[in-house]
Amino acid sequence: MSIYSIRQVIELTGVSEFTLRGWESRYGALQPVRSQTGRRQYSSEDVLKIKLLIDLLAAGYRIGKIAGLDVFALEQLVPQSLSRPKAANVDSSIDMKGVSKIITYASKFDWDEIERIISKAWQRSTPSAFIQNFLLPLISEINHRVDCKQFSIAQEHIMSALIKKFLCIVISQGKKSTKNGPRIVLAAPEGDFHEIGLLIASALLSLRGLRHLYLGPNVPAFDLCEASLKYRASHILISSTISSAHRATDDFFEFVHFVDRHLEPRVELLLAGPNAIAHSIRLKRKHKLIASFAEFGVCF
Ligand code: B12
Repeated sequence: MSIYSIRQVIELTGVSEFTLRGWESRYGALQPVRSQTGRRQYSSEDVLKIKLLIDLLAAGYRIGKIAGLDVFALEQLVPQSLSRPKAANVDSSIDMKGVSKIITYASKFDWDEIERIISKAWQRSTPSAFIQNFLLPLISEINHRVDCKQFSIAQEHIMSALIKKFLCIVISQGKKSTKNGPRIVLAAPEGDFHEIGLLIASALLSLRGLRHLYLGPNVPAFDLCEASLKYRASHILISSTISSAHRATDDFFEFVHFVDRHLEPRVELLLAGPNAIAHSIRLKRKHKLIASFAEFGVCF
């Protein structure tokens, strides 16, 4: 990953040093690491974030509202008319070449080569660009192959395992959690073993240093409530991929209503994943249906 000095950042983005320092100290927009001699060092993700902040301020957003968002969330806010030709000098375009190479090697069962390609994509992009521009398009291609029965069960399982492995690497690179702010519990209902969506959510939260508890897939409603209560959760993210017709133990409605009945009123429910968004659910407590990771990015 590239490292930029404050001078280079000013040159690349046009932001003044005074403004940049203000964004850092007053709003915590960036946390550059320090070199051994105490100089600020910015990543390519920081440079991209500064460019996005400049665009969004020009579009009327207030710095206090957007400073804490990550690159992924900021990109979703940029109006089409303003979006730059994908921020020059920063690795941010969708890597379809890498994705199609992977699909070709998966057809040949060449898993070493696939791991090499994913590692390369990981090394040359920022963590959120890696998710947005590489992993999500890759997942979408795999889904397509599975739906068309062009991938066997073994191919699907190996690809899922590799994606999970790299998501765990992204998570391990996340920021230290902030002390204040939301406390989010992540789970999929009992009988639902699909966890990639949840892991992506966990990675996005980790990259922003947002505190969360990952319970993973296949969690009984009672246990989710107990863990959330003890964790003093402010939000619970339930990701549901399959319905009871496809082997989920509980009906999604029953699961959500059980959780709703047993939680303190202040806890907000976030419902995501293909099965969740296929339902329209009415609850008295605060809740949101989240159709995409872009929407998820602006929840906090
Ligand atoms: C990987 C996979 C598995 C893996 C899961 C591995 C793991 N550890 O997660 C395993 C092998 C366990 C599996 C098992 C089964 N699976 Co499966 N699986 C898939 C596959 C290939 C990918 C699903 C996935 O994780 N995608 C990752 C997410 C992130 O991408 P996405 O689904 O495109 O979702 C988009 C949005 O919905 C949204 N989103 C999704 N989740 C979330 C979460 C959050 C928080 C947010 C914000 C957004 C979000 O963002 C995504 C990108 O835009 C799909 C194929 C497909 N076409 O979807 C089938 C699929 C989901 N599986 C299916 C089925 C039927 C099964 C089995 C019943 C198969 C069987 N015969 O045993 C079992 C059920 C097991 C169980 N009880 O859960 C069906 C579901 C059909 C249905 N209508 O419910 C699918 C659609 C395949 C198919 N076409 O038949 N599966």
